[in-house]
Amino acid sequence: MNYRGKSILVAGAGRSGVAAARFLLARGARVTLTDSQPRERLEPAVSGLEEFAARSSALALELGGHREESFRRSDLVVVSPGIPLSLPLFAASRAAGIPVIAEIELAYRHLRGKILGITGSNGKTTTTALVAHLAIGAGRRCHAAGNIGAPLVGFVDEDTPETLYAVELSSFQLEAIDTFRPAAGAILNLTPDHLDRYAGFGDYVAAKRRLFLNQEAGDYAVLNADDPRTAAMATGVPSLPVLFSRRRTLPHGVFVRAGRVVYRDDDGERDLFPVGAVGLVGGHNLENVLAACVLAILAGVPADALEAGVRSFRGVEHRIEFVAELEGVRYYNDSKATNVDATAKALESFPGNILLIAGGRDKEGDFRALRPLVRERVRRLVVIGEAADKLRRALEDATDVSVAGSMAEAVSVCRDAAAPGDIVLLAPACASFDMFRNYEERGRAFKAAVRDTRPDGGTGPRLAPPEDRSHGL
Ligand code: UMA
Repeated sequence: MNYRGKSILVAGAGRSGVAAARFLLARGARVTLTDSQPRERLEPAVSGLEEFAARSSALALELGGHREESFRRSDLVVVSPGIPLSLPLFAASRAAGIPVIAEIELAYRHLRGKILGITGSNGKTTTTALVAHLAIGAGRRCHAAGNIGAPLVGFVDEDTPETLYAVELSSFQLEAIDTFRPAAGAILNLTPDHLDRYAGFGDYVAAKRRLFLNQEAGDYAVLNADDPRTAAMATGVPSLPVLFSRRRTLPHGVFVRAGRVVYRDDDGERDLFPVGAVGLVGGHNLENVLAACVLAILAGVPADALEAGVRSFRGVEHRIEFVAELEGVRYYNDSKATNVDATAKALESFPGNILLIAGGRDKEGDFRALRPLVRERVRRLVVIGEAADKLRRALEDATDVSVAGSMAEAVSVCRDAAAPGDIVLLAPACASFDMFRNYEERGRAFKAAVRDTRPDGGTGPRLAPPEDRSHGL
């Protein structure tokens, strides 16, 4: 892994690509950073590299398009997760014998600390953040990294053998791993997502399953016993399966019994904490907590430290995030609900009286799957973005539908239609890229619009604790 003088192509100048380029330049590589977008449409982080490229021949920028020759003339290609590996450019690299790897693989090759890999269709970010919170709360050194927004390669310089890494992994990142081997890997659940990029659900599941590709007997596969697709994987993994369940007891794993969360292994049972200690709403969040506890225990976090960590965890921005209570109406931001299943989970988190804002860029999701929940719980649906019409057609026989041209208008329609006790929920079931740079910007736009609806013009949220802590049990 001596990069000095090596020619390395980094494809994509977003967060992953910029971090990978910096990492490689610091180790003496000659880097070409390429992006299909022109400079003015790229992340501001590129500017530092632009200055460097102006004064050093070690870095070349190829922006506004990719040059096939660069893909054929490098020693290594590092690909950003947002770029489909099916592009012919990568076939050209491979045909020339050039390895194509993910930024996550690049980082892994340099880390000595223990990797806890977390994937699944939904709940990854919350689980990743909670694992880090539990570990840090117990006095361990731990970083939350990966798809959560912090490229793993950015942590190599401060790595120690004792450091833990809670790494959120997308199917895109897993597609381009080679030797990446998490000491414990969790698949939280599997439902259709990203079908605009995969030929079918099977391909998407196969990408997720690569989490266990390089595992060995001393490693762990953490699986959701309540999800038939992940539960079935327990028989086919090279590592030791450890399950979690909110519905049944298990011989080895973390489960809920009579309102208590319990860990059981060959040494017996440990009572961890009451379900009521979990402050996050929704049954799916209870599953995330169970998964995080399994990972923390497997990483050596003492079981008796978990209750304090779970109680003090406030959740993650843009995941059923409580925004404000205004005139008896509670507003929640679930901008991270970028697929149909995530929106279903958000709807399941509240018993009813929901005004739902949904829409954006369609990922070939089957919106009709939301019909029963929408009929039961949604008083009004406000549709936005490119998918507005498809959503309206799919759900107009299940509830009243309004169309809004912007986030501010969507919030305003909800405010006018809401009565005290109602919930206004942004849970789009779509990607954000038609109207926003990413889901974070979309969530912030929602929160800003909610703040603007405050009758007193104040800025801070009026906090109210979530009321429904039933966790779907
Ligand atoms: N690009 C090309 N050629 C192409 C297509 C794209 O050059 O053919 C360029 C784009 O113009 C853009 C760059 O590639 O400038 C973007 O790369 P990227 O989409 O991989 O984005 P990054 O900023 O590097 O962020 C990525 C993850 N993004 C995606 O997987 C889409 C981030 O996850 C992650 O936080 C970050 O790496 C750090 O690891 C975001 C995400 O939306 C949150 N993930 C998806 C999800 O959670 O559903 C998978």
